[in-house]
Amino acid sequence: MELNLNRGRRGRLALITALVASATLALTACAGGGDAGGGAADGGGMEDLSITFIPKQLNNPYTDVVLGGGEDGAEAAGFAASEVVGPLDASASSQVSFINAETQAGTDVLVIAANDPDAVCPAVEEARSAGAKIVGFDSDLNCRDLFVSQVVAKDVALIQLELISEQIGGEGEIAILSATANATNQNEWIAFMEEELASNPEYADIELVAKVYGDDDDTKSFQEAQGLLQAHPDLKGIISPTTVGIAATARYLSTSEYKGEVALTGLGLPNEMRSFVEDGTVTEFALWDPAQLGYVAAFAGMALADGSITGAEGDTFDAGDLGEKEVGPDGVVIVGPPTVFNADNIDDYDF
Ligand code: RAM
Repeated sequence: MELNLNRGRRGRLALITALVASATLALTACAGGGDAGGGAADGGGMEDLSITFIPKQLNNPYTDVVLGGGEDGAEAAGFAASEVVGPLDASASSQVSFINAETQAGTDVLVIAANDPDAVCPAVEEARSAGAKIVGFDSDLNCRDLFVSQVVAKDVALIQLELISEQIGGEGEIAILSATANATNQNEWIAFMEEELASNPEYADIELVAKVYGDDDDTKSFQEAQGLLQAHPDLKGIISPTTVGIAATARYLSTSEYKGEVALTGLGLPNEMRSFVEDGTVTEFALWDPAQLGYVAAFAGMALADGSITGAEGDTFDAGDLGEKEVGPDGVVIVGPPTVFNADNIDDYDF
């Protein structure tokens, strides 16, 4: 389905900037222990529930798309107030002050993409003690009521291996250029890739020679890509399971001697990757619809906050235009399958 994401990118960035500023103000205003909230967490009624989204980082185009869906979902699910706050860098310690401020403000639902599965938990537990429901999305944490996962984690790993294997003819050295070293989502996908490389005879001739981390920072990712090619002259391909990493690596390859020689695949936004598919730097990569992830997370938050689910396996809830969703094993809700993008279909997507 297509979610309504017609708000311009400039408008979204302005909104996010305003929200960062208002989060700073809220922090100041609540320093004395005041309570600015009005929902169930602070004794209010169901009609005035509030939801806060804390992504891994704000200055990431992927985040913008996820949160566009999140805000649409929050409105459709009936939240009276929805807010987006978060750090500019993808670090867990930077997320903590935002979690604390939102706890002080009395948010009823905290939707968070964790930069570390444990480091955010002391702050998240305080939010829970104050009455907030905790929804993990995109990148999981060990202290949530449920986790909304974009795709079955193992499938995310398998699709990227299939793509790289195809692109390098089933043999040779490959490397992974990931996000941050502590990112729960990338680490889970990488662990499945390593397991599959070691056990699937189809991949017996593929050797993973390096794992590097661009920290979901464009400049660092670009430099890591450059470093990989220098350190591994026989490299046949790179998997970058992060939209920031794959775009930066593609930019490096596109003007280097390795363009068309060293394969690149992973997880990318069609709008960021289009020119690299058109110029032959990249043939195929994958992703899901990021807006759907935010949308479902908002509905999951409402179902937890209004008491219709607890996050237990088998719980079901209404996810608006996306129909009914079910909580699976380990409290994980799956949004949908991945899509593979190439020259034939990339123009059909606008995110
Ligand atoms: C980056 C982030 C995000 C991840 C996508 C694929 O934008 O690391 O967490 O889900 O890539």
